[in-house]
Amino acid sequence: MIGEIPNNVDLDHDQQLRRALATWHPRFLQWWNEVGPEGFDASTVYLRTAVSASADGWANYAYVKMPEYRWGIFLAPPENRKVGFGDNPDADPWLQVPGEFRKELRRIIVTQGDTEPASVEQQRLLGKTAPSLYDLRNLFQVNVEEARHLWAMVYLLHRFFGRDGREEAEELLTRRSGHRDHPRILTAFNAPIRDWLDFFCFAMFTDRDGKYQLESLSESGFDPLSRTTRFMLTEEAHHMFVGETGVQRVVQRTADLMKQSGRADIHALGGIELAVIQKYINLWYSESLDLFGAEDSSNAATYFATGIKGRYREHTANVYREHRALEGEYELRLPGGAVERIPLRRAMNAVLRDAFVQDCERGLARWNRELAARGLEQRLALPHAGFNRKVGAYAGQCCDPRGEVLAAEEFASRRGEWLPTEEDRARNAELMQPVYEPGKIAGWIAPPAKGINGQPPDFEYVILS
Ligand code: BYC
Repeated sequence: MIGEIPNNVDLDHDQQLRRALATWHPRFLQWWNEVGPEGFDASTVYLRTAVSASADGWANYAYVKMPEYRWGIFLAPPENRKVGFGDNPDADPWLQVPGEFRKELRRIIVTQGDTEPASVEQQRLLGKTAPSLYDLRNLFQVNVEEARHLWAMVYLLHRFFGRDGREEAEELLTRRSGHRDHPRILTAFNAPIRDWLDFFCFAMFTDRDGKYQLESLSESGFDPLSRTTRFMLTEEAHHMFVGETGVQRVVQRTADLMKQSGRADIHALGGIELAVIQKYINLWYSESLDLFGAEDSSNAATYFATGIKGRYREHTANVYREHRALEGEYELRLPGGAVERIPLRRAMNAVLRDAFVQDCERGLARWNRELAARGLEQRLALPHAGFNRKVGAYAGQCCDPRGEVLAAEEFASRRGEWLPTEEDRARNAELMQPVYEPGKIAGWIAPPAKGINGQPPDFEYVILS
C-alpha cells in the first residue's frame, strides 16, 4: 500500500515516514469511509490525480473510484531563496524545524491541516442533490484534493515533528466538523454546508481564504512548508474556479428568469432569488473574514518576525516597500468611524485580509456583469467587514451589511433580512433535486461555459452505480 503512494519525498527510503504512514493510512481510509462523500463509493468519477510535481504530472485525468484515488505527497521544486522577511531576511531557509519555533510551526501546520478534512465532512451529503454530473464531479474533485491536502500536512507532521507530530496527525482524524465536544479548530469549518449555494459560496470565499493562507505559508522560512503549500496552490485554483463560476451560473439563471418575467420573485419559476443569493454571500464572506484571525494579533507579529509566515507574495506582489515591517502602522476603520492604529507587524492578519477582499471584489464585479448584461438594475455586494463577525475588532458589535451599528435586539429581529433563514433553505431544498443524466442540468443554475479537460457537454463525468 505505502509503496503505491505517488510522491517526490523519497518515501521509498524514509523508514520513519513509512512506518508512521503505515499506521495512519488505514485510519485515514476509515475516516474517509465514515465521513467522506456519502453514497458514491462504488461510482466511477472522472478525476484529476497528481502523480508527480512536474508541469504535466499534477493533472492526469482518468476514471477512478474515490476510495481508490491515489492520495500523494508532493513538494514543489526547490527555489534559490532566502527567508526574505522578518528579523532575519537574509538567512537561508530552514530545512529542519528550528527548535525555538517548533511550537508555532506545529500549531500553524495543525490549524491548516484541520481545515482540510473538515471541509470534506461539511460537504459529505451534497452529492445527493447535485445539479448535474459536471457539478457532482467537481464536488468530488474538491473532496479528494482537500483530503490530499490533509496528507500534505500529515507528511510535515510525521516527517519533522516526531512523536508529537504523529499524535497531532491522529487528532486530525478524530475532530469532527460541528461536533459538540471535538469540533474543528476554526469557526467556519464547523458551520454546516447544507446546500449547493452554500457550497459554491464556501468554495468562492472560504477556499479563497485558503489561497491567501497558503500563499503566506509558501513564503515561510521553513522550506518544506513553503514547498508543500506551493504545490497545494496549484490544486486550490480549481476549487475557487468551482466556487466563482458556480455562483456566477446561479446568478446567470436568476438574471435570465428576472429578465424574462420582469419580476424579482422568481422562485415559482424555478430560480433562486437574488435577495437569497445575497444572504448566502453575506454569510460565507463574513465567516471567511473571521478565518484571518484578529486584526491586531501578537501571534501574527511573532510569525512574521521569526520568518514563519510572510505576506501575500512578499517579494513578487511589488507592494511592500521593505520586508522587515518594523515601522509603519495599519489603520483599521471601525464601524461608527473610529480609527484604530496598529503597529504593522501586529496587523499582518489584516494586511493579508485586505488582499483577499480585493480578490473577492473582482469576483463580485464579474457576477454583477451578468446582471448588467441583461439590463437589470439590481447588484450584489460584499457586506461591510463588521457584519456578522465573531473574531477580531468587530466581534461583539452588531452591524448591518452596510456597517451601521445596531442595538443587539434590532440585529436579532432583522437577522433574516441579511442571513439565510430556514424558509430560504427550505425553498432552495425544493429546487435542488438531483440531476444525474449526462448533459442535463437543474433548472436553478445555468450550464457551465465549458467542460472539464475539454470534454463535451454530455460527457458522463460520473458513472453511478
Ligand atoms: N476560529 O491572534 P489571533 C483552507 C484563535 S482555509 C477559531 O487572532 P492568529 C481551506 C487563534 O487560533 C486556511 N479560532 O489569530 C479552505 C488564537 O487561539 P489561541 C486555513 C480562531 O493566531 C477551504 C486566538 O483565536 N489555514 O485552507 O494570528 C477548504 C487569537 O488568535 C479563529 C490557516 O488558517 C477562528 N476563525 O491567526 C479547505 C493557516 N481565528 O492561541 C481548506 C494557519 C483566530 O488563543 N493558521 N482564532 O489558542 C494561522 O495562520 C492562524 O492560526 C490564523 C489565526 C490565521 C487562523
